[in-house]
Amino acid sequence: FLGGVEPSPPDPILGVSVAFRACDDPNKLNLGVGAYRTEELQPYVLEVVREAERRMIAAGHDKEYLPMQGLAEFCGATAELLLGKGHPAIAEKRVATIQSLSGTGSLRVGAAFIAKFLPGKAVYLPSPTWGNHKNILADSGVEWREYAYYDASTVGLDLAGFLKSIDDAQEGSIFMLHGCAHNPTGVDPTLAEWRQIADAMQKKNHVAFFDVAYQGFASGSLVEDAAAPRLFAEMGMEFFCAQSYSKNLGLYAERIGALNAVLNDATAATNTLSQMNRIARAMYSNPPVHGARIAATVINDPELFQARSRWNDEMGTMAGRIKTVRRELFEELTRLNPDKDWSFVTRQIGMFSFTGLSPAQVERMTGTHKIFMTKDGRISLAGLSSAKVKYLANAIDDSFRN
Ligand code: PLP
Ligand code: TYF
Repeated sequence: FLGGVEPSPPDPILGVSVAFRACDDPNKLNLGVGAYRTEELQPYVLEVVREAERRMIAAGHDKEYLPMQGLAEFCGATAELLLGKGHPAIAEKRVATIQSLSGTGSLRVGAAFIAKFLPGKAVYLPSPTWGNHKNILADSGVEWREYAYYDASTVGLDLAGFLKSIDDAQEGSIFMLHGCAHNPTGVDPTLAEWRQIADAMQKKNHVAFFDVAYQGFASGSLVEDAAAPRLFAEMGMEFFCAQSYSKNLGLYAERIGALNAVLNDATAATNTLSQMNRIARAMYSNPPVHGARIAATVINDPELFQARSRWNDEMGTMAGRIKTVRRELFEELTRLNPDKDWSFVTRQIGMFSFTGLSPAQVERMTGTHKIFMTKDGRISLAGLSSAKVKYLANAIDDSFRN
């Protein structure tokens, strides 16, 4: 009875990993998916995660269901990581936080919430954005549109276009904002630019939906990278925020994240949380516990996070390794072709570099050089080692020339 089902096109990002695995060239390099690798190009489990797991085994937890909202210690900790310990919105119980299935699941619950309680509202996405945003909204029955974000001619932020999009949108629209380390461009507003964006949004009564998937990967500091949502909270603007622990705790497969609604009223927060729970109940009932215990253990422990911050040190090491290969790639590309301005490589932020390679040039990168990457020209520098920089730079230079 499913004879009429057409095959789905492969996912533009996850399809790259499938193609990579099928290739048997020893030089192959996977710069598709945004997943951190060590210099040896191996996956990395953070030492603070190992430590949390040792403590969890020693504690001998049971396997009972969590409530729909998730693990209480985690929900408290994740809101604090976002807004800062002792933030007034938390103290005044104006934050509704539900643990969900990493960033994607949290965005999905948020989208379902919008469809149910804000019907007819469109969500504006940056152009370009993480491709899955469109899937998530479309599958939730929420209309999406695009706002100006990236200026290819400067490989930077199109602030004027962004502000114009804010102004042109219908009053009270929802704007999806990448909290830091914009995927795929690696171009973030400065704090001064965030202020202009927030002011313009406030004038039009727009609501932000922050997607914070890379807290720690922009600056290397978990605190600095929360500057944008904290600014909105400080200005008394209400917003949604999806958080992911896939990248900053390396908990990709544990599916741990949260959806927050930061509101100006405690009763609205209580009611909103009850409705988020109701959405989760019908979608997956309650979330998995393991990743929540890890994240809560790390965030709530003074040695692992708060004071001496072993987590922040490890985060800084991961972000630092990416910065190092950025610089090495920039130097090698400049050596190969001094006539081209390669400074975008070091200006971009987070895990990715948006190279400007055309789809045909990307085809050459993969076909000739066995470097696997997405068709939009994005490369994940988290998957690059110093040892492979020369190989990559040669391939990029060759692909730009051909
Ligand atoms: N949002 C953005 C912009 C992302 O890049 C990602 C992952 O790459 C996510 C959300 C969600 O990832 P996850 O579901 O693993 O938390
Ligand atoms: O690299 C990216 O942009 C992401 C990575 O369930 C990813 O798409 C991979 C799997 C997943 C969520 C995100």
